[in-house]
Amino acid sequence: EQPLIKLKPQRTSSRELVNLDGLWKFTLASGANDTTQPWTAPFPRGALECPVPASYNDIFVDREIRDHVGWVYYQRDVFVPKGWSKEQYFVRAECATHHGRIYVNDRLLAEHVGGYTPFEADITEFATAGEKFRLTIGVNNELTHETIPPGKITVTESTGKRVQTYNHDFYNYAGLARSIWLYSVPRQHIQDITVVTDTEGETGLINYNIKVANKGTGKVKISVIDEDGSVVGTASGAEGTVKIKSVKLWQPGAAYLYQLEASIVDSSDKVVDTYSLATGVRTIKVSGSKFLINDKPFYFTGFGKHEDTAVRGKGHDQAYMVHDFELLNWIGANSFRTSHYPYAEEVMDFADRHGIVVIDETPAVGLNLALMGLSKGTATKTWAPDSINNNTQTAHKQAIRELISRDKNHASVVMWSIANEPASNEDGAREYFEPLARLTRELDSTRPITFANVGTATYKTDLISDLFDVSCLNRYFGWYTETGQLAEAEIALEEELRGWEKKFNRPIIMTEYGADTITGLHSALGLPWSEEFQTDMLAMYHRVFDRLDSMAGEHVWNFADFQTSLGTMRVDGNRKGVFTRDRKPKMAAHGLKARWTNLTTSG
Ligand code: GCB
Repeated sequence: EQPLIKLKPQRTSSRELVNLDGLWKFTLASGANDTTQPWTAPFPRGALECPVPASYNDIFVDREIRDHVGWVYYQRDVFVPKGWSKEQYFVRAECATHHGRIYVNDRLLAEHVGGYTPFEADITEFATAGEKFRLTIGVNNELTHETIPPGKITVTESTGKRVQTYNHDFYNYAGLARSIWLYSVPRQHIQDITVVTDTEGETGLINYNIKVANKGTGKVKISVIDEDGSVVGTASGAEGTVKIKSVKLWQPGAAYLYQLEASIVDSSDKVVDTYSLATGVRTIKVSGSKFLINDKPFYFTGFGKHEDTAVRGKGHDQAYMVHDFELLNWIGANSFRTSHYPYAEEVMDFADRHGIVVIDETPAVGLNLALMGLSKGTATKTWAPDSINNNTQTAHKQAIRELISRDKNHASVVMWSIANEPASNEDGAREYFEPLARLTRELDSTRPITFANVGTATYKTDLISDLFDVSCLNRYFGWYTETGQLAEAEIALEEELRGWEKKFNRPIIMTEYGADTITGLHSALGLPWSEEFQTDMLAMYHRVFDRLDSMAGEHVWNFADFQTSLGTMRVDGNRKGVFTRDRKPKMAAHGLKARWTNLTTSG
C-alpha cells in the first residue's frame, strides 16, 4: 500500500538531495479558457522571475498578478546529477497552493489538489542522470464549494473579471510557498515509517512500522541513538518495538529526541538504504478535564498563528521561523495551533526539537456560510448539495489523511484539529462530521481529536462536539458582541464557559480570543482598537479562565497581524496580533509574558 505522503527527503549514505529553491521563470495563464500550454516550451526571454519559496501575490507590483484567479506557471532547468543512473528519483513540492501540476519537459507527471501538503513526481524514466530537463510547475489558486478550504468564483458583469471570494479570514496567498526538491533513493528503499511511543515505568517504548518499496531480499534493521550518539536500543524486522531503559522523555519546554535509524541491509549486511527519524518518547491522554502529557496536566499557553509575512505571503522563511519561536519563548508560550492549515514541515521539526506543543489543523476553514464572504446577503444553508456537499466532504477526508500521513511522527503534535469554525449548529453538521471524526480516529488512535468551535454554535446549539475529545472554543465576547463592554462580556463569557463545563467533563481550551489593535493607538478610556483595550480584554478573559476548573489552555488570536482579503472590517489585514506583522510586541504582549512566565514557573 502506497503511503499518501512520503518521508521528508533526507541526505543519508544512501540518498541524495538537491534543493531547487531560487528564482524561477514565472508567467500567468491569461484566462480560464487559455489554451496555450506554457510547459511545452521554454518561457520566452524576458519572462518574469519569481522567488521560490514565496507566495507570488505580493512579489510584483501588479494588481493583475495579485488578484489573478487561475493557473500560473513556474519554470527552470534542472540537472540530474550524473551519479544517479541506478537510483530512483523524484521532484517533490512541499506544497502548491491550491492545485499543482509537475511537468518534466512536455509531460505531466504529477497532479495534486490541496494547498498545504507535499506531493511528488517519480521522474526516473523521464529525465536522464547527467542530463538537463525542463521542470515546469503549474499552480492554480481557485477555490470552489467543493474544495478545502471552500470558496466561490464570481464573474463581475461590468468587466468580465473573475473574482475569488471565500469565507476564511486570511488572504488567499498562492504559488510555491515551500521548498522544491530533487532527490534520489535506491530502488529498494524505505518508503514510510510510523512510530508510536509509550512508557512502562522508566522504560520507553518505540513501536515502529516500516514500509519498504520494491521489496527485495533486504532486511530491516533499527538502531535508536540518543542525543549523545550512543545506541540505546536495536531491533530487526519491518515491525516491532524498541525498548529504551531509563528513557529521557520528550517534555514540553524540554525536548529530547532520539534518532530512529531505519536501514535495509542485504544478505551480506551491506546497507541498501537508511533513513533517520527524530523521535520523541512521550504519552498523551485526556482524563476528565485534564490534558495529560506524560501523565502530567498540561496547560496550553500561546497562540493561533498564521504563515504570513510581508512580501513573502505564506512563503516559508527560516529567519521568520526561528524568530517566531524566539518570540514564543520570550513571551512564555508553550504551544500554538497551526491555524488554519498544515504548516511547513520544517516548522514541525523545529517544534519537535524545541519542545513546543502543537495542535495540528487541516485546511478545513470557512465551512460556514453564516460568516463573512460566501453568502453575501443570500444567506443559505452550509450543508447542502449546492454548497458544502459530499464532494467537499471527500476532499476534507483527503485533507485529514494527508495531514496525519505527513505529521503522525511528530512528538510536538498532541492533537488533531479537523476543522475551524464549521457551522456546527446547522442541520447536516452531524451527518457531515460523524464520518470525519471516525476516519481521524481510525488513522490515529493515539491522539485526541478536536475542532475549533465557532461562537454562534454555543453549548446549547452545537450539534457535533460529543464526537470529539476536547472542547476547543473560539470566542469574541467584548469584540464582535458586547463590543467594548467588558463587564457585559465577562458575564456572557463565563455563562458560556460554565455551560460547556457542565455539558462535558473534559478539557476546555480557548483556541481564539482577541481584539483588533492598531499599534500606537492609545485610549485613556480603553476603547476598542487601542492597545489598552487589547490588554484589558485579555485580562478579563484570564480572570474568567482562572475561575473555571476545566480550563486546559489559552491561545490568543493571533500571534501576529496578518493579511486578509479586502474589506471594510480589516485595515491592511487582521490586527488581532499580539505582535505586529513585522513582529514588534504590542502593549498586551507584556501582560501575557508576565502571566505565562508565571504560569509556567508555578507549574
Ligand atoms: C475567527 C476565525 C479566524 C479569524 C478571527 C477574527 O473566529 O477562526 O480565522 O481571523 O475569527 O479575527 O475574526
